[in-house]
Amino acid sequence: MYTQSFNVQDTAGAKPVALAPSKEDPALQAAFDARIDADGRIEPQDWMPDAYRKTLVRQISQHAHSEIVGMLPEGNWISRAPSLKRKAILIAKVQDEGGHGLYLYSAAETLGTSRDQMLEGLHSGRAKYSSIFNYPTLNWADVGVVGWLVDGAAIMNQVPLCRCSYGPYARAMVRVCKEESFHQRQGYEALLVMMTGTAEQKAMVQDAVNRFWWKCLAMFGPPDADSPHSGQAMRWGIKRISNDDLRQKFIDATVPQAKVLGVTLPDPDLKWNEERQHYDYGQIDWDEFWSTVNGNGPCNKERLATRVKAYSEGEWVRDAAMAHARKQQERSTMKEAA
Ligand code: FAQ
Repeated sequence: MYTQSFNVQDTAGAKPVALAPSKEDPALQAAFDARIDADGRIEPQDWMPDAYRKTLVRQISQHAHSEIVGMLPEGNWISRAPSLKRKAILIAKVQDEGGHGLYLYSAAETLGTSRDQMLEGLHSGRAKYSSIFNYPTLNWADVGVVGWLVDGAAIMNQVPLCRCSYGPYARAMVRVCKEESFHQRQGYEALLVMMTGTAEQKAMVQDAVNRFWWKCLAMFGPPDADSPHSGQAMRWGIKRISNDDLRQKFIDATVPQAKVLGVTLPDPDLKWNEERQHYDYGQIDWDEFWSTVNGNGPCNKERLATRVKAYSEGEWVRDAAMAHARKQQERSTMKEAA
């Protein structure tokens, strides 16, 4: 449903952005620029400018943290899922998100940043993760809406990343997108079932949509004009489609789904524009977005505290795994020597 992003041209006008002036070796820089201009892939062993490496580490670590913090709002509902089937689906989904975090931390490690460094950034509150996970999941309909809208927005954003110029990130995204597709569908299906239920169940779905809609639109990041990283990231082929264009594509894809579901999207300005061939939409509250990104959303403190607690309580597991690996290594060294 969202793979249409694969066919979208890179945002017009992105290439003319000048490459950042480089203080690096001119021959290496020229070879890198030529590969980027030819839409080639950069691999870990290849030379790359420091700023390209830093941009990737920043984005991939933000993305990895989003996956593992994103386990928390839904994880809260595993013990309260309404049936065995829904519980099994939710456990699988939350586990997948943990797996996505692992692929992404591994992709960032190929750039020379260790997982410990990244987790230290998260736990100290310096590193960012997606704004959307700082809002509460108040009832079962929220779990369906997270699947439908949050995973839907994530897929829209991540499908173009499968064509990212950095090989390990692009390859990780292929598998992530396949799994996110299942996540989106299970959420939408759970809501379709609720919408055939009682008036109370239908009202729960509408209430969840009302609370999540605008926050999901903000997930795509600030408007292009206020996005400090977009120009350079697109010039390097890291981002392929701009924040605003992805947001628009998400809205255009979601409005018909809302109609089938029978819910109203909470935006009086949402109207089809025949001339633009897109839906017009209202104003996103960017002050609220930045306040949440900067640590003052409804659940920021709770999310961070839960992650830090999980990390410290898992120390014995990491120690045991390391001790086991050491023993295995010693045994194989002894075997080789014998
Ligand atoms: N939340 O110049 P830009 C998921 C920050 S995964 C928080 O536009 P950029 C799966 C941005 O980091 C969801 N911060 O930046 C799931 C930058 O700050 P910095 C996550 C945000 O990087 C589903 C500053 O604003 N997906 O949902 C946000 O070019 C269900 C300026 O912004 C990804 O991370 C935000 N929403 O574009 C899991 C995808 N937006 O670093 C569980 C990969 C912007 O200067 C359950 N990431 N910021 O301090 C990206 O595509 C990009 O990083 C963007 C931002 C598009 C998010």
